[in-house]
Amino acid sequence: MHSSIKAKHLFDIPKITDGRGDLSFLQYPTHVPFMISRAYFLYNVPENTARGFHAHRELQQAMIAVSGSFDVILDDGRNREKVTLNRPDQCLLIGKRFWREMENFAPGSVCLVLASCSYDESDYIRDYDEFLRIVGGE
Ligand code: T46
Repeated sequence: MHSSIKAKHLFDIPKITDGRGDLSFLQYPTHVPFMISRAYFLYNVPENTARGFHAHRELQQAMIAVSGSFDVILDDGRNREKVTLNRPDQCLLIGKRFWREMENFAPGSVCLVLASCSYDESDYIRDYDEFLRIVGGE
């Protein structure tokens, strides 16, 4: 497992706490190194169901477990690392050309993703061998 993947990309989101509860926020460029073009969220993921299994050519993303917990496996073509997201005040930045798999969603989990670009299927690398060829050439 590659220790620098986690150290580089996982960080605490600011949290403002008062008697009314907590408020967390992310903004460009202070916390996220890209302008946010799109947000989407994964929820109602059945138990024992995995998602992802792809990389992106250019897309960068910020991922937050706003509720519940799940594991993200990141793979740079040489090393793999599993990151558990289980706090709404923690963010995982995923740069371009990282293979990702998400698994072990606890019931009721919500995965919020902030993305640098609009949805574009041609940006996906869904074949692992093609991914290895692309990152192997860097
Ligand atoms: C990623 C991980 C973390 C859209 O039409 N618009 C969108 O913005 C998105 C994200 C998806 N879709 C469509 C494409 C598929 O027909 O929704 C369907 C499910 O997408 P996918 O199978 O890619 O879902 P995941 O959970 O495997 O991957 C998603 C993101 O697609 C991907 O960028 O990094 O979450």
